[in-house]
Amino acid sequence: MPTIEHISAMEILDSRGRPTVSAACRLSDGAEASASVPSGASTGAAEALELRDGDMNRYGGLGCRKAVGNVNETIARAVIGRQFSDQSSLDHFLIDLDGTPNKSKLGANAVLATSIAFARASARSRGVPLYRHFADMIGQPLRTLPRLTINLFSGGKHAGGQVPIQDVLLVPASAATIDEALACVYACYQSAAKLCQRKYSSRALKADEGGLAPPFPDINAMFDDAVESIRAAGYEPGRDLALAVDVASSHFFDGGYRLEDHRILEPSRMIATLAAWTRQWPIVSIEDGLAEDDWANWPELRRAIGDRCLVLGDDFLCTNPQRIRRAIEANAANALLLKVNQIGTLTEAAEALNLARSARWHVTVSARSGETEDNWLADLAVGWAGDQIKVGSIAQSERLAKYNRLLQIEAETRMPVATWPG
Ligand code: 2PG
Ligand code: MG
Repeated sequence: MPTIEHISAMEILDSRGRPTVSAACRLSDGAEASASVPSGASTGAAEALELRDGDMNRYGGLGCRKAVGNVNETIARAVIGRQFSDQSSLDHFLIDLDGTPNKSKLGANAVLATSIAFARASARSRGVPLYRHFADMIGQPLRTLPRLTINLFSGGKHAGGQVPIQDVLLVPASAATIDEALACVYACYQSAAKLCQRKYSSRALKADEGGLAPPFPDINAMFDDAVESIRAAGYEPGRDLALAVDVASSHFFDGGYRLEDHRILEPSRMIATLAAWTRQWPIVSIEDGLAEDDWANWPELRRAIGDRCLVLGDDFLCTNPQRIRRAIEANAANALLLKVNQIGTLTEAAEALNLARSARWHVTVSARSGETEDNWLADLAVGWAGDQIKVGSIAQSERLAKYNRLLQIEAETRMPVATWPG
């Protein structure tokens, strides 16, 4: 195994124009690579800490110079000249070097940039594609390509909050390939853009991840418009294209669920509402249907809709093995949204993945609302055999970098797309 010869970082900007961290790693055999980390807007309280400078005179406090300094100084000093036999040995070394439960000393952005830059350099050193390196990291064969889930409409923290829920996504359920899935979503996105123009006189204004964000009068209109757009594009709702929803309900939880301005719902009414949605519209996945700390009611949500729908935990689980273990014991979900930067290293994210798999949960590998042009997420979703991938819409290059990488991997491997549950 080569040693780490060089590691450094710099501040770059994400798709929202906010600073983030990019790290470069060179091994002693000459293999080198860089990687950058994403950043969320609707973050979970249990996420690892993204270190920001707090200097209000620069990027409103969001600068990443401290995190960059931690890679260039503390991490570089500690790892240069050392040999790490695998990803897990580097990641555990970084976890110990940080020494806090949430990576608040070095910053999860500093740690993850290092972790992924090392993974990519190691793949180059081995002469294998990154997706294969990721598969080998967890000791699994390559099996399938992830099914796409693509943002169509947005509200909540990703748009102007015109509706409380965050995203309505298209699930190209009948498409047999990534190539076919993208063409099908393109047609639907175009018909939705026309619908927005006609109904709301709204030009194609886009949310953080490229979803369309017209001034829907309410949530029902958002779902109805999604179904109408599917039909207008010539597809059958539910058969060709289904819907997934990121309710992101922690962000409108206020002792109860403020789903409408004038009314706060008790958890039982919220669950009944979510169940009604799954009967009225072709919804196959509900993410964060309840708030991140509403542990008492998640099991009831799973009982109510888990037979026909993914009960997907994002802010609820935070890719955190402790939270996932607790949720498995409580039967509180049936699917994990995996975001590596919620936990801060590839190795801990792999632990989260293995736990979810041990409970036979589905796994959706997810990007963040603040992304860069880096495409490692596509390789990760393939290497770790994610059932789904969630990258945002098809209208912005930081998203398309991942879709284009999936197209390349599909052309290279000819693997089938994972089947949708049921
Ligand atoms: C989410 C993500 C991605 P953010 O809530 O699932 O859509 O958003 O990165 O803002 O947390
Ligand atoms: Mg979410």
